[in-house]
Amino acid sequence: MDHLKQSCYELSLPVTEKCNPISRDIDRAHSKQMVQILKQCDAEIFEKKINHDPFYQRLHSSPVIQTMVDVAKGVEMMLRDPEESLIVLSGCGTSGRIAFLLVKSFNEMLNAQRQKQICSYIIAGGDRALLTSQEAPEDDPVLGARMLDKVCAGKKYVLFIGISCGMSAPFVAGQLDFCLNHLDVFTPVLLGFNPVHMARSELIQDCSFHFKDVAERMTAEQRHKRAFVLNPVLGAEAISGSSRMKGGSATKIILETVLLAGYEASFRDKIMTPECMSAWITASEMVYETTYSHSDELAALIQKAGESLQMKAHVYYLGWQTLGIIGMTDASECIPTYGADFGDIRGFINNGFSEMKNKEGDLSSLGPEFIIGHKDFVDTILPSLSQNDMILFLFTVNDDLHEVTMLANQLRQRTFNLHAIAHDLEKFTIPERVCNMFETVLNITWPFSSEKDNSLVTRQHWELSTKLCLNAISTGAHVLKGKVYMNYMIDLRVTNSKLYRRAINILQRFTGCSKTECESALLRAIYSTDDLAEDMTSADVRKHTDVANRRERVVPTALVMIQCSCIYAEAQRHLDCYSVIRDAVNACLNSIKSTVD
Ligand code: S6P
Repeated sequence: MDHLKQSCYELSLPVTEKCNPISRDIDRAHSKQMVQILKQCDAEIFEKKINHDPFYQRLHSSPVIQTMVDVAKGVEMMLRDPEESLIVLSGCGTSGRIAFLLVKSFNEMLNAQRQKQICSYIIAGGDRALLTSQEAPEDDPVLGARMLDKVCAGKKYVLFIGISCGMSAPFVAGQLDFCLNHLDVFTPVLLGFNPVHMARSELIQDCSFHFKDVAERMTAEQRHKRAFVLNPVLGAEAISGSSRMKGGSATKIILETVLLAGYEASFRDKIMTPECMSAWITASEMVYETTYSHSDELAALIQKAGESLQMKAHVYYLGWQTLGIIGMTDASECIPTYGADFGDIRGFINNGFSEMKNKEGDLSSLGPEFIIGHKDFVDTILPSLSQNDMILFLFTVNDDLHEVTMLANQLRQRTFNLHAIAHDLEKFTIPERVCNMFETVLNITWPFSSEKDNSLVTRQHWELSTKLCLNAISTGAHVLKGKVYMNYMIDLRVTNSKLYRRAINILQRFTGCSKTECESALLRAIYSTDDLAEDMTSADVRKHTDVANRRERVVPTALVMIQCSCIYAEAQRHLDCYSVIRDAVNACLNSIKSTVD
């Protein structure tokens, strides 16, 4: 595919789906190089300008900061009238999981101050989506609106924050539309990371509007301060489209800032200024810098996790408190992102569901994916643990270090493949004897401040730092396993309409063929056939993704079929020759190149 065609094609994609030039060769990088690549990609979150797109609003841009001030004022108003008001954070996949984490922490802070807990979360697919991949409900705008309506029953004022990094999820579009139709009660906020003109404009099934319509209506209402769009551009993700990375981190940074600012204004009479918003963002930037200054340890952890996955063994995160949630979130994202098995990377939290405090309570009866306590780990995983399995502890000096030591001692009787990410403070460091229990310790010592309420901010920083590390570890490990081609996750699971479109985009990107040709190959791969019957071609995307969910290697199969002009069975045979998907794709693309040469 010539460069001109390729760059035109790239231009047509929204920022969140683009290929990041920084990480183009991540698939050939070793772990130390990978850390540098990810560091550079994450740096874009905070950059004032990105060279090739100087016109987009950035996190530090004045209009973005001003919108944050406006939204924080909304938070303040809700807090001042707690009986009648509600703040709702909602999203799908990672966006919903971050919503859950923020709401949990914010409510706990309110509770500690004897205030009413007025924050609520919605995640598409319900609480089971906190731990497992539930991609299909993302496509349902009616479900989104219905869930919102239910949560807000009886409330007079609702500040609704709909998170969709790609500004694409129909579930969130349905909720925002619902709010726009009831502006007497709702003040809707859209958080995403594309300019409005790049919001998804593809029609939503059984729906009269698309995401872009809603985003434009929101922008129009923003002039009257009845709705707000918060959409700084962060640059493309390190793995194309993987919004769990920068998108998730920025969601956390932005929403924590507005929630805390609203809180301080309401209970401490602090005046909200753009400067204080900027200062909070700068503090997060320091977290980013401090975290990546431990690049050697981070690279060592990527290497270890990669080795475990290469040996078809497992990576287990054992986290305490909210770091446990960060671990489970990172682990659950590997399933849709890398087509991983739920057992490949798994997260556990001390005290299981009683620590999670999710709305639907203990979900452990739903199946093995929902077994999440450290005790469950000891009972169910430890007996069959192998030396090849990597265990990563996630804790801070504020956790029960006696408990940490006891568990580590227990595990060391079976394996020394034990590592840790541990946060402490200048005046309160983790004793050496604790650190010595682990083969690799990424120990970050943070400045200590005695200011009141600083403990929440400190914990938020530890969470962000841990998120950056785990995103790097799970991404790096899957790259080392050969799941990524260039910086595309080529073997993605095609489980909803966004991923269906992304699959076609990837095929177009690598074959240079038209959208129609690529879609036809994709459908042949999904339905495992060479002759698409009428009922297959006329079926809607929901049916396609439903079938695709039960198939393996859908996109690689379609790619081989196009590139080698071969039938389905031949493509499968080609892929069977390789145990690593990247090698299979490489061989297919190179064979065509050499025929042409
Ligand atoms: C992305 C992750 C997905 C997304 C979800 C929502 O890395 O695997 O689960 O979070 O699809 O995306 P968005 O763009 O609406 O926030």
